[in-house]
Formats: sequence, C-alpha cells, structure tokens
Amino acid sequence: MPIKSTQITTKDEYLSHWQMAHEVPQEFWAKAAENYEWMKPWDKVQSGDFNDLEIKWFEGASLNITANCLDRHLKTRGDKTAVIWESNDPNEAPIKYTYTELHAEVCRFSNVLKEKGIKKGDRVCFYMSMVPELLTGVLACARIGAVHSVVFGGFSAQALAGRIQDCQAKMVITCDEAYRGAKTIPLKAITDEAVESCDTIETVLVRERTGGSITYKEGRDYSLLPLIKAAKDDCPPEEMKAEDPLFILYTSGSTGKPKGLMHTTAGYMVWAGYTFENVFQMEENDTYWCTADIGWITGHSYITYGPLLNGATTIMFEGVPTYPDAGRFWDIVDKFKITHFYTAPTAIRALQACDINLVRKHDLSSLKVLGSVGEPINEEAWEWYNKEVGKERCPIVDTWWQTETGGIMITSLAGVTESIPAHATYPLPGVNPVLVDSEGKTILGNPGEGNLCMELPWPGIARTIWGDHKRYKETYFTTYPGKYFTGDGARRDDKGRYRITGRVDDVINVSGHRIGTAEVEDAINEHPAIVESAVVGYPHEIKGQGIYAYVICQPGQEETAEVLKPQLDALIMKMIGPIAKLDFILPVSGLPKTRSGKIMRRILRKIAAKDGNNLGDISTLLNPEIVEEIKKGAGL
Ligand code: 7RM
Repeated sequence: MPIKSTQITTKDEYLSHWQMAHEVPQEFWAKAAENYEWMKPWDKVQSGDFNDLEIKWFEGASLNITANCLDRHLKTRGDKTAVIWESNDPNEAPIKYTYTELHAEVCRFSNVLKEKGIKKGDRVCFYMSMVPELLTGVLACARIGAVHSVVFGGFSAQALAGRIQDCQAKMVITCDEAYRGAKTIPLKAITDEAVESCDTIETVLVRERTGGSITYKEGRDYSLLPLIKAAKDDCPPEEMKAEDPLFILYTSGSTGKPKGLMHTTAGYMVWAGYTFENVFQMEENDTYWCTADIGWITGHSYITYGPLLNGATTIMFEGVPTYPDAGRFWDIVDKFKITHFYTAPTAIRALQACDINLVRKHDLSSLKVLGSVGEPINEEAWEWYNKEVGKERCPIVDTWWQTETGGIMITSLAGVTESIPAHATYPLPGVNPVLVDSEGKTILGNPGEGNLCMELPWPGIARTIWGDHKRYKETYFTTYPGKYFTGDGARRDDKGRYRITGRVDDVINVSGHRIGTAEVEDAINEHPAIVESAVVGYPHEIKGQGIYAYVICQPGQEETAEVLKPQLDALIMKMIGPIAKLDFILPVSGLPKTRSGKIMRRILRKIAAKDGNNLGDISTLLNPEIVEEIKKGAGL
C-alpha cells in the first residue's frame, strides 16, 4: 500500500504508520521528507547502522533548513505571526515577527555574521538569555551554514570556556546582562572571563538588553543591534549537504566532561518537523508555547525548528515562572490565547505548591493541548496539571526524548492516542524501543521492565560526539552492542505502553537539567580539605532529584556540612554553574568500595533516599563496616 501522507489523525493510522516505518522505513521517510523543499534530491534515504556507526539520512541531497522554516512559508503564510517574544517584565510590550519579518531579520543577522568573517562550517557559540536574537541568531547560522552551539546562560565562565575550546568556536554572541525575574546576570562579564582562555575566538557580539555597564574590547567586541539594523535583509540560503553539521549541543553524561552532540541537517529537520506535527496536532490558527530555554535541546527542536518548519506561531519567553508572581505562566496563556502549552514537571510541581488562586483566577479556556518534558512526571503533578490547568479537557502529551535523539521519541499523540498519568506511552513511527536486562538480554512480552535501548536508527539521532567518534561509540553503543543505550530505565505495561522510570546511570536530573555526578565531584574535590567525594541523586519534591554529596575530609580538617556548604557551592558555581548547587552534604570517614576500588553508588543512592533497610548484598565490599556509620550519619 503506497503511503499517502505521514500525518497521523487516528489511532489506527498511528498503528499502521508505526508498522510501515518499521517494514519499509526508506519509503516512509521519503514520504515524510516530501513535505520539505530540497535543492537536490537524495540518492539514498538511509544507510549505516548501530554497528558501523556511519549513520546517514538522505545522502546525496542538499537543502537549507531555514529555507524550510522561513522562505517556504512566505507565499502561504507571510503575514502570519511566526514568533511572539514576551519580556521578563510583564509591562514591556511583546515583540512580534511575521514570517516575512522573521525572514528579513534572519537575513540581516546572516549578513552580520558574514561581515564578521563567519563562513560555512565555522562554529558560533551563543551565551545569551531568551532574547529574540538568540532565535534569529541560531537561524542565521543555519542559513549561512555555520554550526551553532548554544550554551545555557546559567553556566559558569569555566563551563562556557570548556565548550568554546572543545568546538573551537570563532565567535561568541552574548548579552550585556540577562534579566531573570528580579535578578540580572552579567553575561558579558562572564563571557570576557571565559574568552581569556579561548584563543579561537575572534569576535564577540553583544546584544544590549539591560543597558548595564560592560566593557567592549577594541577590535574584538561589537554591539549587535546596530549591526543588524544596518545589514541588508536579503541573504540567500547556503546549499548544505544532508549530513553537514547543523549544530552542536553539550550535555552531561556519567563520566568525563560534557559531550558535544552533533546533529546534522536533513535528518534532524525531518525529525523535528515530523514529530512536532504529529505530537502536538496544531491547527493553523493555534498558538504554541514551549517554556524551555533555547540553551537546551527542547528549545532547539520545539521552540525554534519544529514549530517554524510547520509554519506555527511560537512564543519565546524571557522570564521565569515565578516573576512577578507564580501566576505568570497563566497570565501569558491568557494574554496570547495559548492553545498548546509545553513545560517541565519541575515547573508544574513548583506552581502546584503555590496559592491555587494564582491558577484559578485565570481563564485558560484557550488551552487545547498540554505537554510535559524533561523528567518523569509523577502522578500527583500529572493529575494537578490535568485538572487545574487543562480543566480535564486537554490531552497531556508526556514526551520522552533526549539531546541525543534530536526530537520526541516516546509519547502519546494529542487527541489521537490515549494519555495516561505518568506514562510516555507509545513510540513514534521510526522508533524501535527495546528493554534489556543487565546482561543485555532482551525482555520479551508485556509487561516488562528493563534498560531502555533503541534497536534501529531514526532520522534525528545525533551522528557523533564532536571531535570524538570513539567516545560516541563507547558511550551509547558498547553497553549493549548493536543497540543505542539511552541511560534510562523503563517499564512496559500489558498494552505495550512505556513508563520511563529515570536514569539508571550516574546522571542526575535536577529540575529537568542533566548533571553528571562526576562533574560535581570534580568541583567538590577542588576543595583543599576534601580527600574524596561521591555524589548521587535523591528524590526531591520540586526538583525531581536533588544533589546529595558524601564527602571525606582530610584528617584534622574535618568540617561540618554547614561550614562546607557555601564553600563547595562556590566551587560548583565557578566550575559548572548555579544549576548544580548541592542540596545535601554528608561528611563521612569513608565510602563503601568494592575490592576493585569502585564506589558502590547503589548503596549511597539508597541511603540518600532514606531507604536504609534494603541495601542488598554488601558482602563484596572492602569496608562493609562503613555502611553503618554512613547510615547513622544520614539519620537512619
Ligand atoms: C528532552 C530532554 C534527557 C533525559 C532522559 C530522561 C529525562 C526527558 C522525559 C524524561 C521521563 C519524560 N533532553 N526525560 N523527558 N524522563 N519522562 N517525558 O530533556 O537530554 O536534557 O535529558 O531526561 O532521563 O534521558 S535531555
């Protein structure tokens, strides 16, 4: 049966599309790709696999993703609003761009990049708050074939420098300062500090936002807005090969420094566009708001590329959920008559803990679809979201995916397949999940529980870790050879629906932000009085997980948690950023270790979760006696 369209409108269609994508993936994805404009058609839809790790989609084709996000809509939707920017300050007027205006603005920005010497393949780093130029700048890079790498504005100078050095960026684009609720963050000063150790940086562009006092370095730094204003609004899109890099985005893993996941042009475009269309099920006059920051993958795929590929209206919000008060999200929903609202469980839980009237006094009747992303959503938060925000009439899409996957992988489809509390539910067409036990044996039949892997490549998968293909292979494809290992655990119910249970590796998910325990330990170990540390996650009411640090002090330099807390946080702020600050510190005299010297984190996780009776087999420990001491210290 020939495939008519890859748009899914019924559950039966979902089921048959999943089958088609499984049985004839090349035909299926060729059909999905027909929605876009190509400068040259592909020779082969897909090649490479999880053994050779030379994954390619739409090889031979050329295209420009911004021609598909912008130019393609000009005839049909030129006057439609593409982006609405809402300020941190509720009294400042929003900025709106129609598709025609956004196209012109991106062209102007593209010309600025070119003038400043940026060429196809060069890396450009963004260290900004959620100002409109973050979105237009990312698109400007894509238009001229430069590779963007956005670094979240909450990272420290050292973290920024590490990323700039790793991808050898030629340019950083920043703000003078960021507004964040009642606070400002000195982005330019942090950039100055970072760039001191980055000899590849030739130019720093500064988007003035607060007017705070900053310094410009002659010949290196330029004010961005006047340059954009003076630039020509016409810039033809660069012809890019399907597998040319589109962006690098850094994310934390179990070990080592953050990994720069590289996404390429054609596969990412098709995946972002396809998933956005089918998951959210928007209609032409709807308005969509994803509350993420463009510094994370969610903001790349579901504020920027996914919505614009689909000609949707997307909101970009500069502020935070609690400023000026905890009703801000709902103010904005009413202000712009948002129909599709996509946020993180941590935000839901935080707002759930505030005065209920902050929600109830709002209309919210424009809402049609709610989404959740970033971490497992607990049932209580799901029910609250459904009842108080969705008034029990909006389907909730609980979307599971990762920086590595480029776009949504497991989710219900709004109004098409069923939403059930705390379950991501079904894999999208093209997604072939499998659960394996710790030996790598596939768990067959339903229900089942295990480590979540993917058996086959999908268009949006990251193709490599920038500059380190070996690490890409080791990180994702060697634990269970021939399979992509997600690092998450999951359960599958009797109907084949997935519930993601959380990370099974040494990654902590704090308020939807991925933090590697090794990175936090490295920062703590910088403290002169600390000999060794072990960091684990533990259940936290609002953040999902909190950061729990076990620390061993030098003999004679023992300190209390109260004394250590500000000192360790200062180190973490310096090396990582405020998102990795500690929630709990427990000074101990030793750590439970195996005979081979490995810390038995399983035990530390249980103790941190106040689950001291269920520690399992500790007989293989070198120092089993330490467990009692640690339990006592933890109050168990
Ligand atoms: C999109 C994003 C990825 C990790 C992932 C999971 C967790 C994300 C969900 C979820 C349960 C969800 N990318 N995660 N979404 N867990 N249900 N709907 O967050 O690279 O920053 O993080 O986030 O552990 O592995 S990410």
